[in-house]
Amino acid sequence: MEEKPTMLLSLPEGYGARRRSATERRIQQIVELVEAKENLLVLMHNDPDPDAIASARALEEMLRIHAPGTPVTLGHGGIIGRAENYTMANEIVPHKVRISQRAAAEEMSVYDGVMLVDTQPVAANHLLWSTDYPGEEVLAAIDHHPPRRSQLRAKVHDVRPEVGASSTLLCEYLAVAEVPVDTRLATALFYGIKSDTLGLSRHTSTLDIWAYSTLRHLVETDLLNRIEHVQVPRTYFRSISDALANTTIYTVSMPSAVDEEDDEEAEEILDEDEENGYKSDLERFDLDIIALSRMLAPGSPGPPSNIQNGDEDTGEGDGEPEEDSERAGDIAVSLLFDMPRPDMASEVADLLMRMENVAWVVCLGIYGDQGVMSVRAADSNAKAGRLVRIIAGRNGSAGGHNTMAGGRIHLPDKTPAERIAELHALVPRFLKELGAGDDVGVALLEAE
Ligand SMILES: [Mn+2]
Repeated sequence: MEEKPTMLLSLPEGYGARRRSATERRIQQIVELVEAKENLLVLMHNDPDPDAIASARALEEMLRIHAPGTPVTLGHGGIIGRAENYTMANEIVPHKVRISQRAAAEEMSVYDGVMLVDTQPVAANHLLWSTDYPGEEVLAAIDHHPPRRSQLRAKVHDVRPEVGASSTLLCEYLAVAEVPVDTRLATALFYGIKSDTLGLSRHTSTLDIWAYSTLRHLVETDLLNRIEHVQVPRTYFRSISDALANTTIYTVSMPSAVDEEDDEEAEEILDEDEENGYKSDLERFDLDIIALSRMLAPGSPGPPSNIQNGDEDTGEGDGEPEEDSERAGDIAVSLLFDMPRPDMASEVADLLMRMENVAWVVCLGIYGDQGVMSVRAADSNAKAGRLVRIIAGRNGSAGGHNTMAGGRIHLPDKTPAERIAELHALVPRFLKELGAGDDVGVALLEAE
């Protein structure tokens, strides 16, 4: 077979000797931790996205060169559903393993070391969460999501929220460790950065710009095209059609937001969440689609001025703006009764956000014995994460950012009809929280 060209990535301009030796030390630490193990698992977050997939592959490559004695397995929980992500995973990491949620503790017991990419020990969106794996035993966590308020840290804990993608951090490692990068790996990392930063248009640091432009020369255009413009099966359009047929538009009569007062139970749930580090197994951080929808939405105020600061990415910790800036607008509620995959709800939510004058989108679906919630808000100060946590309550898990959130509600031991009834019952609860409690709504596809 023909050798694919490889290249050593040159370091960013102005990357000083001190910075270089700090990164070298960090890599050395990782290598030593891995060499002391017999079987390593590089774990992505559940339902991995392109950034997680590329990061896992890059870490694997670095360890293949620098710690060749230890076998490395790439793993994840959940499902890679979105067509682009599924195609990328098949192209880039066909050897990954999917570990089932139920058997996670058993299946993971064969590994004597774990490293996390694109997530961190305290986040609830990876399998270690469901196995009670001690977070401080995680060998490394390489991530760019805001650190949660927790002392739970991996042994090598490289979490840099100012950076737009974990792939960028791995690029820095590959450059410093002088690992030759082939065109496939470069394409994967490039797409990881591109999708997480919306082509460098949001939440981008100078390190991202360096990685993006350095990789650009090595990108396999055909491969990138196959991933980005993958065709979808006919059933996809049926699912979309069903979702649109089950979409109702409600109108908020007055500006409202998640009611922050007079709800003691909600406050208790939120307090518990603060302590637990927001139990969210659906938490997705690829906010690019929502940012895009907002920019494309006719009549929308355009991208918020703070988009570069990644307001959504600050999570829901302290320092959230307190002013009531939520605006009145439409609420689109879509019910997806039998989803082919769990991330269908978020894909439909992203689509509906393009609707004129829409302020909120709530997609509720059934996947297996779980109710899946996906919520979007147009206003960058909306509290979508808070909303889904209130609705999920103690019978589920939820979390997210201001404009994008998700959650699950457990519906075991229910008949299909009961699950559908549970889904319907959620709608008035959302409408009440969003200030449209009295509106009967109008079907989206109803003739005007
Ligand atoms: Mn990411």
